[in-house]
Amino acid sequence: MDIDFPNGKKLRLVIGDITKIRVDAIVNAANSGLRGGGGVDGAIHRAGGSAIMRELDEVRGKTGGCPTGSAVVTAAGALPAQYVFHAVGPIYRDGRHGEPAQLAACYRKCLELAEERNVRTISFPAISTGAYGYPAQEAANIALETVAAHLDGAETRVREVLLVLFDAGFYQLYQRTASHSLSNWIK
Ligand code: AR6
Repeated sequence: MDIDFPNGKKLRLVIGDITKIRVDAIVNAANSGLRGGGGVDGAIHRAGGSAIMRELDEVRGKTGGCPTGSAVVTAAGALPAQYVFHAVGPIYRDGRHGEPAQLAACYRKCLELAEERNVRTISFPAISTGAYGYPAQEAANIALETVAAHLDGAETRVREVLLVLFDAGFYQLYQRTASHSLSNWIK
C-alpha cells in the first residue's frame, strides 16, 4: 500500500525481510547495550556482517550504549543500504510508563538522522513489537502517525519511508490502521 502526500512524499507499507530491500538507511530494532540479539537485530547483523558490530563496539566504548527512544548510526556493511540506524524501542510494560512517547521518539530520531545525512529512502521494522512486547495495534498507530507527521512537513528531504512488516497479519493491521488514520491521503 502506498500513501502519497500532496508534497510528493510517500509512505509505503511492505511485507518482507527488511534486510533484502534496497534503501539509503535501514532502521534496526536494537537494545540499549547495542550488543545484537534475535529478531530483526539478528537478521541485520547476519546479513550485514561483522563490521557493523565492530562499529557498535566503538560507540559503546565512547557512550556506554544508546538510551531508549534514541538511535545510533553505523555503516551498513553488506546490506543493500548506506547506513543502519540502530533504534532502541521501549520494553512494553503497561503503556503507562512512557512507552508511547519513547516509541514515537525512536521514529522521530531516525527521521532526524535521515535528514542530517541526506537520506532519501528509509525503511523501518515494527520497532518493539517482537521481543519487547509492544501491542501491535498501538505500535501501528504511533508508527503511522509519527512518520506521516514528518512526511507531511515542509522541510523534509526524505522522500520515501517504508514500514516493513514481517508477516501478513501485521501488514493487514497496518493497512487497516492507515486506511482509518491517514484516509485523506490514501489512493
Ligand atoms: N525484517 C522485518 N521485520 C522483522 C524481521 C526482518 N528480517 N525479523 C523480525 N521482524 P524484534 P523488538 C519483526 O523482536 O521487539 C532483539 O533481540 C518482528 O516480527 O526484532 O524491538 C534486540 O537485540 C517484529 O514485528 O524487536 C532487542 O534485544 C518486529 O520485527 C530486542 O530484540 C520487531 O521485533 C528488541 O525487541
